[in-house]
Amino acid sequence: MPYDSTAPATAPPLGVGMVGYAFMGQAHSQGWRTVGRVFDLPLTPALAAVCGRDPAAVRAAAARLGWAAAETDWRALIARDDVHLVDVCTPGDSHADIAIAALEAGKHVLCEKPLANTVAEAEAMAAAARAARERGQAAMVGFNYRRTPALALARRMVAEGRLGEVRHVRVSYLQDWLVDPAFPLAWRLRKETAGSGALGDLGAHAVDIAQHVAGSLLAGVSAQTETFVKERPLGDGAPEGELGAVTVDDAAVFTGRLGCGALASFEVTRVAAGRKNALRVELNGTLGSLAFDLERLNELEFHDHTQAAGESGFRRILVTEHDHPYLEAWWPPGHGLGYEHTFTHQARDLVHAVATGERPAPSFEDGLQVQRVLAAVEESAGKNCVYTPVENPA
Ligand code: SOE
Repeated sequence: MPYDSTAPATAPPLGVGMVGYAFMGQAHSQGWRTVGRVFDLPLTPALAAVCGRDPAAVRAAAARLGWAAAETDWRALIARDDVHLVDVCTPGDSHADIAIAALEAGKHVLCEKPLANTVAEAEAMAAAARAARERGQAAMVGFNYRRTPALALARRMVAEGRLGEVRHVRVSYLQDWLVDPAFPLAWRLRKETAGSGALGDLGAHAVDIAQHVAGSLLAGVSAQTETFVKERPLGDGAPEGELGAVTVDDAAVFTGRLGCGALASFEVTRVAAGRKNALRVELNGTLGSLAFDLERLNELEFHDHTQAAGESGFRRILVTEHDHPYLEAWWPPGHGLGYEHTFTHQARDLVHAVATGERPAPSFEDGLQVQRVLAAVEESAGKNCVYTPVENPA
């Protein structure tokens, strides 16, 4: 069904309450606002309330982003009768407290990535999600890039065997917003709030997308990390020129082995000058290869190695057809999508899981598994690249 912005949504409401309204909160708000008007859904998300600590700022955010009410205490948000699903868009240090409290209060939960700051927190969250699932509640972690149509198509092609046996998975996720040493010591640069640096912020996406597209989990890693800028201005009203220690990594490189036998390599950094949001994924198999770049997200490159050598080579698939993943409801072919649509698709998949009672993917268990990989990377880097096995679900 093509997108009809005038069609009224008729399905019963699913009240959403969101905690946090910065970058991720804005992206999630966009998803919640749009999803019921684009896709045919069994429930209609209603933007019930948003929560933040500053009363004036959260009221302004509610008005700007389309939320019906504002709260200043996340416990009050969870307790609201019109909130059936709690969307956690705060820094990682509060994910566990909010998500577990929401699940225990009988609410469905969507939690931004990485699931938590530590494996112990992620284990507690996965346990709460398991108990909640028995009561029919859904808990999903927000690895939104799975919902990029081209990456969803890549996964489908790998699962269909179009690449044959996958031998290499190569992921880099490069940004440059920390090149400038004058960039202040924001929460993403402090271990106590963010857990880790580029590793948790970008590496969590990289690991999830590699495993998701390949359909196989990392069995272990060998890693190096680096913090190039060791001190940064404190900012936030501190005396000018006062510096504080950066307690997370700027960059991480690691290699690993997937259960399917493929070798995987990863490079994640926030100091790659000129690279803004370059998530690049390539897989090479016995029958062909696939390549993707988030900065050209409507395209997927495919090399079919079964073709005659003289005629083969990478060709560009324009991923805008109605039979490509997620595109049945959007624009006519050739009219591409953007970053924000991944959040609309994420909301669509979660609403279906809530309505059907099926376990959403990626689940909190999946988020915990990624957290274990991140911890293995840190452990291996701490031992200067020793191969560190990952404990995976049986
Ligand atoms: C910041 O580096 C960031 O916003 C990540 O936290 C997001 O998950 C990613 O989608 C874009 O970059």
